[in-house]
Amino acid sequence: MSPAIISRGAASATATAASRLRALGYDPDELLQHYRDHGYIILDGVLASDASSPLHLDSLRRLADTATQITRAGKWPHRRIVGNAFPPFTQNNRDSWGVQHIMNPQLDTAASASAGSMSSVFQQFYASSPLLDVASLLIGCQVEAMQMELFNLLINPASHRFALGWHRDDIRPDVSEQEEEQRLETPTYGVQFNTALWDDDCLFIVPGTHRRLRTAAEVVANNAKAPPAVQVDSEGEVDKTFGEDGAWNGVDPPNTMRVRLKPGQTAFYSQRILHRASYLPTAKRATLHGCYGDASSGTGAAERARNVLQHGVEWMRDAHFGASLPPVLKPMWDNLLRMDAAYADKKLGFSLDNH
Ligand SMILES: O=C(O)CCC(=O)C(=O)O
Repeated sequence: MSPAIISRGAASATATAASRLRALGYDPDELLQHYRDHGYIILDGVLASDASSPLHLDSLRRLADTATQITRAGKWPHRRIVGNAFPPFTQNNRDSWGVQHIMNPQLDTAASASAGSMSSVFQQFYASSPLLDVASLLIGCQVEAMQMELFNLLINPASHRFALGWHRDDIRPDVSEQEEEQRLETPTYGVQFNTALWDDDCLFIVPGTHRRLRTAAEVVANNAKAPPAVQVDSEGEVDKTFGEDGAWNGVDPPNTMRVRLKPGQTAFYSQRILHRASYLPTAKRATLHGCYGDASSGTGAAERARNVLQHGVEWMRDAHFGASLPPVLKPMWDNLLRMDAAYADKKLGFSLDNH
């Protein structure tokens, strides 16, 4: 795919975001170039440095711990469970690898926290700069023309090893070369991020695969089934599928890169990059994980709809939720509702197999 397609509208749309980022000490041209070439960037400075800010690492860690506890205790039903990538997630007590929908005010009720004390901090984070400005820069869309999408917390399962196999978020592994080429010609109209609150080396990517056809080895990796979730009950048990360095023996294609984030670091990555993830119950994880979309042209919705709606966002239609949002998110919420109204009854299904 040509860089011109990825950066559609970037010149004008990102001028404002770029100037705000420059003022914060970032080099937007360098960020954009690295993202276009490699499909990811890693940056510091997304969290507040002021220890009294709710967006400081310590505060976000406390909230993440509470969100994790209520999810593991069965008090928060919106979760990702080991063995599945998508909902519906039942109440039966399977282990969790994610806390979904953390901007939902109901989270405060579930946590018996005072109203707005958790969800509004997560909303503030999702609305904060430089996070939002970097997203605007990479998508090539003014902030007010972006759409609000998903915002979750990725956690380590309490007692299982679990892995997601190699995938692109919305291109099935079994596509023909011709279809793959066609899909790659369409912009993604969005971007995804991981902000680590603790050391996080769960994510693996193959840089550059967001913009080119897969090699033969990548096709094989993309089609390989991830091992089933395994309850870890004996400490000495050896996992033969993955090496000590996390390598998926015999499956990882050349140029596999393990994304290692320090607390407070953020990786932005294309949802089209070939990626996988491995989770261990012994390695604490609390990583803020979200995405934003481009609603500027009317053509992005078709590309984003399944990606977003498959995660069950009906709760976001609630007018109280809209009213609770920081002002910068309100136009983005309207844009999400527009896409939801156009696609919710289209039975789009899931992007990939749900396991
Ligand atoms: O756990 C991660 O960092 C990645 C999750 C992932 O691959 C996905 O949500 O598609």
